[in-house]
Amino acid sequence: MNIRTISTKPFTDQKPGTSGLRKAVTVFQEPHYLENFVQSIFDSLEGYEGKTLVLGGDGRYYNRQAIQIILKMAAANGFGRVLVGRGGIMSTPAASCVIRKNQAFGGIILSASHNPGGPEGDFGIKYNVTNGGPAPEKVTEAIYARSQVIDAYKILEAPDLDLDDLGKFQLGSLAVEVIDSVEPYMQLMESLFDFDRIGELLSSAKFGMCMDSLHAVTGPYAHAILEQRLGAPAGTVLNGLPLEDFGGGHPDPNLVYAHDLVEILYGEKAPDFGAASDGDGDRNMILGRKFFVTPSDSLAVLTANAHLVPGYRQGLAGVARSMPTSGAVDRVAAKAGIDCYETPTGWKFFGNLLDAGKATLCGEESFGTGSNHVREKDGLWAILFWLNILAVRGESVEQILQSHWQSYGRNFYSRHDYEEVDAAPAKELMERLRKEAPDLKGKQFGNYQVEYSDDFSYTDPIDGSVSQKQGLRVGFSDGSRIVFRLSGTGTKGATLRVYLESYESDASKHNQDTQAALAPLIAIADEIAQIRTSTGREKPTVIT
Ligand code: VG1
Ligand code: CO
Repeated sequence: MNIRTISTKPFTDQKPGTSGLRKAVTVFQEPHYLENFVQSIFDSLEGYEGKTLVLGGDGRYYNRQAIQIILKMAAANGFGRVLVGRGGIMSTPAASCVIRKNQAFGGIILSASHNPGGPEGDFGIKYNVTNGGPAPEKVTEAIYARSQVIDAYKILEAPDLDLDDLGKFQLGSLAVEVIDSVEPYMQLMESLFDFDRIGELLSSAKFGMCMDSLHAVTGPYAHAILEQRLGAPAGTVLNGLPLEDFGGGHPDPNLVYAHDLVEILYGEKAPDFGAASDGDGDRNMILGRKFFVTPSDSLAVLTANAHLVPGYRQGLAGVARSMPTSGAVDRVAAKAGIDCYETPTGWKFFGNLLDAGKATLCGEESFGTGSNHVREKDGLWAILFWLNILAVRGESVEQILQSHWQSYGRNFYSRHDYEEVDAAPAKELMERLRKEAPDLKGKQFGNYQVEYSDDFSYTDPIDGSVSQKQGLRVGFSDGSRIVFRLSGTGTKGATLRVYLESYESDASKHNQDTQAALAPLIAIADEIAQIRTSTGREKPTVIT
């Protein structure tokens, strides 16, 4: 088998965003596009010769072709072994688990996460480092820099491998093992949660659950763990067959895109518990009967109840949340006397805190929760954590939230997304806000007075690296907050995210409608940022 060196020219747009490089499938299909980026990853790494790489994806359209290309490039570039998921499939948290378990050098995960798939949809690729987590910024910056000067890539001339059955192959000097990632992932879950009690709950006639895998990657994991291992009735997992186009849906577990599940949980004879996960299995949505748990509240509840779960019974070192995530978890941490860290958006910023043993649980408002068991957020992990709490407490999801708010007060929280707006005015809006931010301090908007206003900058407490321009924050004297950010995962135009939060200690006001509770802040956000005028949009595309 020959190693070929192919000449190429740089593509100017290979800058990784919040979570890897995401583009339309048609962009990735351009000659050399994928190969350039993969070679740029390899060229930015040192010392991988003879080592192990983990490879898998969320099964979306182009996954199969990309896996074959990457295997041949890994062979040509001198990796020793690749562990590839059967059929090329591996969820993001399972990939993190496999990297750690096998002490692999790193991993490549093919996913555009919650973005739609299919020939007209999106594709993505990200590199994870030895700790199993997303590459930190210094690595993604090096990859981008390399992609801007790349002039050749190496690939082995070889036939495609059959990856649909477990087995071992040789590709030149590279050993390829097709593995089942469900098994190690399930073992890890079993080491953390009380499977006996969860099993009792799931097989009890008094409890009903519904999990929507949205035709994305968690189907095989959820079938194996919830139905086969824990004894939930067959049919508990809906849409459990991964499809290349996610059945035409948007594999994003929120109230808008997981509407089938929402209808079931808000319908007649609704089950007690509902959950969904996203394209690559790292996000989760938690529902009770006719009840939605915001991801920010979910993180707070998991933190407050961690002592009920075997894997966390010994206590939490600390917690971390992304900056736009609500401060609900901060209140739990303060009461428990543990540290709470605030990081920029994106899981890569939690890696150092987890490695250094400073945080045990982490979460983002964007339906992401996780812990130090891997270095990615983990959808099924969060669902099992909730089931463990429900099994021990014997209360409903709503009762648990109501009593949580009684103890800590309620952080009303919502995110308004303006998707696919024109990029230029969106950028201008952010630049204007950046300029005006310092002058907002002290300004009065109705009953609200601005206490601080800045562009969030983060200094990593472990390695001292600084990440600037991570979102415009406007904080008010009563603790309310508005945050403005542009998405780093969208692929068309720009997506403006407006995050809104207010705190209510009075229990008699905890059951207001969220949008009504936040109405004054929603109006102030438009006044400050001139969203309607700048984007030409009367209202957000998605409210979560
Ligand atoms: C979004 C979320 C962020 C999350 C990221 C990747 O990023 O806001 O919290 O970490 O997606 O999640 P952005 O830049 O579009 O706001 V996933 O499940 O898409 O890998
Ligand atoms: Co995801």
